Amino acid sequence: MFNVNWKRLGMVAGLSLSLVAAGCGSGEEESGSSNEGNNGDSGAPNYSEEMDYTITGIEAGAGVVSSAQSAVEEYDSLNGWEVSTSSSGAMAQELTSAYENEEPIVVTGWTPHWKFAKFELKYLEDPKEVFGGEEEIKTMVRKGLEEDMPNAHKILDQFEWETGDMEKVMLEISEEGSSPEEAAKNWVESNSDKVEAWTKGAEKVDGKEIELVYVNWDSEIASTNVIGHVLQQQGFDVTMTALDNGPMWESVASGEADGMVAAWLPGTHGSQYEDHKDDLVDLGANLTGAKIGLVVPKYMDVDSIEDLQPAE
Ligand code: PBE
Repeated sequence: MFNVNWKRLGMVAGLSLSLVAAGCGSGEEESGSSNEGNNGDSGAPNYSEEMDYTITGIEAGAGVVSSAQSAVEEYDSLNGWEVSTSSSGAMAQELTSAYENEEPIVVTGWTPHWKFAKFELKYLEDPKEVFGGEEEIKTMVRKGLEEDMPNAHKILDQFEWETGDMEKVMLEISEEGSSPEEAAKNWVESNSDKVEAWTKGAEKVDGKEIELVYVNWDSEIASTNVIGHVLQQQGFDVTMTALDNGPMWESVASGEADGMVAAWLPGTHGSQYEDHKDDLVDLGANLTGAKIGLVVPKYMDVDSIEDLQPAE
């Protein structure tokens, strides 16, 4: 223990001699030296220990979770850290309760998401660019959809909206407790100009079955329900099936499902896209300006992933 502390103390750049001397002379190695050593000259409290060196993740198959795992490999500041996995809902609950108690927490986060409207949050800087830059959310459909269902294909191809649109739907669900169907219906009713542009040139059909797949991420619950509602209004018999990320990609590539509006590229789902791109039809972006990263409450005095501290 004592040795480890000294080793780390030696590694902290810019640590002043007086700090070391103070730690030495006080005879309080337990309470004094390790924290002071961790603080270096940034002055930041040692949140990392309080968080048990854990990043609060979401579903194991999510791209942001694998990026967080890569960050643990890449950043010395995350040595000995773990990424917990559960679900987006569980992450949101943990964030909510940490926030209410002003406790430190690091979550795998993404934009668009309602949490930025509800809480004061910030992305940690990622100087190694492990989480990539700006992302697009793209629409992918199965091969043959255009021939089999030209009207659905046209609508999916024309579907595009903005961050603020998606956030409205997400916020109605998270803040007002509306069901995803209800929130989607309300958004569609008050945005007829956009919906008209998506359905332009598409003829109505009579109960043709179509299956959209998605993952239970708040952003994808919103988008899938909105486009699902529009397809329903056009006369389609729409099934929306929630899967894990990998199976979502596989089901469209194999032709089992007809399409999805949940492809985060180029980074987040880059490996899924590489695996399946020859078996999919890429209909382009339905939303631009998306982002993933590590997110913390603003009350935490850390700005960069590099401000976190490795486990002993
Ligand atoms: N997300 C939301 C997904 C894509 C959409 C950022 C949680 C992911 O990480 O795979």
